[in-house]
Amino acid sequence: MKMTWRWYGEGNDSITLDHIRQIPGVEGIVWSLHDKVAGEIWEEERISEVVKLIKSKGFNADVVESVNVHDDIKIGLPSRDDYIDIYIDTIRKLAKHGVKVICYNFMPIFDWTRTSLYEEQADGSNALFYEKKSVTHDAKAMAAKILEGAGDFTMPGWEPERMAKLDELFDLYKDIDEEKLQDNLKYFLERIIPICEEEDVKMAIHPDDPPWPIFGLPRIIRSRDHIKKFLELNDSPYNGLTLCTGSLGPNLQNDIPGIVREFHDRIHFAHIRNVKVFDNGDFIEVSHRGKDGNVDVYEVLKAYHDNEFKGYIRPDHGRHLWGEEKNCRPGYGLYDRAFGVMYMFGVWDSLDKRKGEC
Ligand code: CS2
Ligand code: MN
Repeated sequence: MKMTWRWYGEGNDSITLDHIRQIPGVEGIVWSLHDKVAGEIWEEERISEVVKLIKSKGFNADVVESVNVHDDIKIGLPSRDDYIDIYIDTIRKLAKHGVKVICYNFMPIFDWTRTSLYEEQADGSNALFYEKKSVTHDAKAMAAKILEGAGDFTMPGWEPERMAKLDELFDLYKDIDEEKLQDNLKYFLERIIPICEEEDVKMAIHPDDPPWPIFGLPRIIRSRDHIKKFLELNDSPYNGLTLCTGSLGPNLQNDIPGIVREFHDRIHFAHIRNVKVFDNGDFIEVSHRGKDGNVDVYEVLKAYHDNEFKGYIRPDHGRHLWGEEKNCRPGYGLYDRAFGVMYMFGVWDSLDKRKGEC
């Protein structure tokens, strides 16, 4: 596996590339042009500038997370073809600059959803929290809360421009059920995957977070069966997964090590995160240590290791420690994610040793 770290770019992240260089074993930076809203053109000069900067610090820039998909594509509006043309243009430009994997999601309207960004924990840290009962009707209030918590940082998938038009967006999605959303995803894949094959760029869809429908919007990448269906929409190995344990984890029915073992050859990017699920279905993000939550991180890593996983991996969210929430973007502080990297290497290196590989 190749360890990576998500970085939001100069001036848009409290963490610098020089900080990241001091975390053992991180080879690559997962990046994006975070000021771009879905459907906007990515200029080649901008791409080249970021890739150069990342490489100048000794990292690879192989993974982009995310190139967001415009809602018109998800809804299947006539304008979708124009937006897919722009998407293809971005794939080609990224390929030219050496990008190997593009992470994206196909969630209607919202990206990951939490009801509290800084839920206090008994040890004084705080973390992203989801209270099930509050995600039922007032989407606007939730969006406002998330944007407020993000302060001056951009929040991928929560662009203020889009959030300002929530009524309109909900209206456009009113006839979109799981099946239609899946058809629209298939249409999108049919157009982009041949280009990905030509350009050698792997697409890696991110699961829905949380793994159930919210505010009546359908969600189609949230269980083993959904993943299987998704992979069958297009058989190319270029149609693959970002397997995020934190997104699948809140549904305790999801056997994540089993999912890794079954689909490992289509997993291009692994997100590792642990969550603790409460009896009422609420959940909180916890440290990467298996014992702290419901995701058996050891078993997940072992499933990758047993299958000689060569893809990219990163710690996903972390808790906010030692007061860093005053400065960092929600879920993306330095300390807990750095612990996550070391926990993963601890497990991985001992698995290597057992196999006599190090
Ligand atoms: C990420 C997602 O922060 C996160 O949970 O894993 O926001 C992810 O970047 C997107 O869903 C991918 O498009
Ligand atoms: Mn993730």
